[in-house]
Amino acid sequence: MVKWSDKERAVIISIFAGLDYEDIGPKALSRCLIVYPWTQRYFGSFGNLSTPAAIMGNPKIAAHGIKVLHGLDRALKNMDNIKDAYTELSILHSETLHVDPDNFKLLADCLTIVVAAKMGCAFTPDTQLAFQKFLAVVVSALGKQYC
Ligand code: HNI
Repeated sequence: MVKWSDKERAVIISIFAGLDYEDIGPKALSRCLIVYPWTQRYFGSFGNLSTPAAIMGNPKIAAHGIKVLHGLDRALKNMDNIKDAYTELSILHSETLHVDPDNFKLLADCLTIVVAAKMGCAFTPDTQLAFQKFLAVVVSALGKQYC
């Protein structure tokens, strides 16, 4: 089981308390689709993804970015059992969506960059440490049901 210090818990809770999901979610997902274009293959039914501007202006991508960010709420609420909290979502991404699990880390990195850009100087190394640890645990949990 992953151990969290009181400081790590406090940092993670405070990052999410300050997050505007409707701003950060779309930015993180669209950045992932632009920087790692092969990730677009899972969103074939989402309409126009032909240019970075099209991706950033695509309302379905924006809505899905918000949904993905809300998907992190379940980790936040279950910090001591993130693995079990993601069983269903892991099965969905593996068996139904066939998402290559390597992509989870890419999206997590894009989210880190977007959050860092938003927080500026407040995104200290300690903050980065806690946030990346949190995302690494989520990424691992999402990959758990792949075999
Ligand atoms: Ni992901 C659906 C959460 C990474 C492709 N994804 C979801 C849903 C949640 C979610 C929540 C909605 C489930 C439902 O409707 O029951 N996804 C997450 C989280 C991460 C993640 C927390 C990582 C941090 N997903 C990814 C990645 C890809 C991805 C990296 C592809 C590159 N996800 C999808 C697709 C769907 C999806 C595709 C279905 C979209 C749709 O509506 O058709």
